Amino acid sequence: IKYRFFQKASKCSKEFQRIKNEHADKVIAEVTLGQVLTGMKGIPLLVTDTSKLDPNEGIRFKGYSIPELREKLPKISSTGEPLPEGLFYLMLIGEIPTHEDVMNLSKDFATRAHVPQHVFDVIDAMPMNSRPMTQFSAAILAMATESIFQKAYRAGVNKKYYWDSTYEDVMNLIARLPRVAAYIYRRNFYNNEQIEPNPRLDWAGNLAHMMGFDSEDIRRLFRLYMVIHADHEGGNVSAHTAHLVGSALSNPYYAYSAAMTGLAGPLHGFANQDVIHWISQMIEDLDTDKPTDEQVATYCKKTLEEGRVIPGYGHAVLRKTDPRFTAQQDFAEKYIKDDAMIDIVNQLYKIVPPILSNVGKIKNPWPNVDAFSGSLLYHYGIEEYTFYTVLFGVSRALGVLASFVNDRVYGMPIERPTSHPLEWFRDKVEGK
Ligand code: FAM
Repeated sequence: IKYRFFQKASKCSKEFQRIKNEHADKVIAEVTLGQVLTGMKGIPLLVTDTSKLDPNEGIRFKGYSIPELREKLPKISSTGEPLPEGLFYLMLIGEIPTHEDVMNLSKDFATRAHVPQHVFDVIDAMPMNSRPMTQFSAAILAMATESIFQKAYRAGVNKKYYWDSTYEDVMNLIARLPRVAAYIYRRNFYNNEQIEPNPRLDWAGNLAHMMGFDSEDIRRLFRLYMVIHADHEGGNVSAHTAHLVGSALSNPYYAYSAAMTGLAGPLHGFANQDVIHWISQMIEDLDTDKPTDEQVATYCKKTLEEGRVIPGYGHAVLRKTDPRFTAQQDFAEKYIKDDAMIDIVNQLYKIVPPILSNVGKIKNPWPNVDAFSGSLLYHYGIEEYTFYTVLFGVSRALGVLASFVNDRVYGMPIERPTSHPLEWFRDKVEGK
């Protein structure tokens, strides 16, 4: 796989240099003050090849939609879900892998999955009331001792080979994340009774196994979960953070640890926990897990009146229902019967968008990935929703770190946008 990546990378690197040399002074977009003051949305600032987000259609990974991935990527069984290793291969190499490619990648990850003891010691040193995401980010940072890029850089490696040691770090880090995540889960919720990895299992199946869940049903959910959360183009907070930190030639462990502190934000990856917390609160307040539509609508309006967001709804780019929501809804229809929480999630899908549309200022009233994800985990017995964002973080590494290697191939320079005091912007638009 590394050789195939090298072949692809050489071509990409030449194309990057050609375009940069021939067209560097060409204007490609106009920027309004509104874009600068509302989160730089819509400004084409980042080169990210792994995926592209269309506001109406949703995410495409190297041109493939989620339904197409679920059909084309290799699976363990024909009725199952695609293996996330296959999506990583597609994002890294740019081709749909064969079943053998995916099995080889799965084995490669299994051989790289050893986590040094000091990483577990760092997790064990964290207070039990520290959030799983705090423990996860700290553990990733603690693994920076293993960085091959950092050692190569200190040894004076030629910059045209930065991608090579970065590739090794990225493969090792992705391979190690399930073990770290499962360790945190078992420490926080099962008295630190740890479960050894099963190297015969695939990457996602092994994560479920080490967390203490061995049914084929759960492994199938974890494969879908790890695929649909793997990337969401380059400008979301977690992907953008890793890219920015990497531009200073920080190693992948530093960059991904920083990315996880962004993913932990309530407006980003933390929302998947908030959704279950909010629904559980609703069930408790209404004293029923079968609320009427009227009760749900009233509860939503109360949330908004209290100046809080309805978690799992809205998006900075999407303007339609998130296809990652639809894929989970399809999964639930296929495999899950009679689940009160999932019934409420489907009820919210009917009730929330008209309410959010009526607010007026909300650009996207439709559900995003987080509106469904927690209810599926909860159904299969993973009820500790304060852990959910860690699972999001394990998956997001596939896309973010594939892009990270590409950045080194392109020789991306350190990022340094210009900043100005507010008066400068005011004078610019008021013609002073
Ligand atoms: N509930 C209540 N208010 C909402 C809302 C929601 N679901 N979504 C947007 N708004 C508000 C938003 O807070 C803003 O209000 P102010 O002007 O008072 O600040 C206004 O509507 C305009 O926001 P927008 O332009 O429509 O959305 P943004 O691009 O500013 O924000 C989100 C996008 C995702 C941060 C926002 O929709 C939100 O807070 N959603 C709830 C939290 C959530 O589900 N986040 C997960 C996003 C997911 F894709 C992910 O990253 N995992």
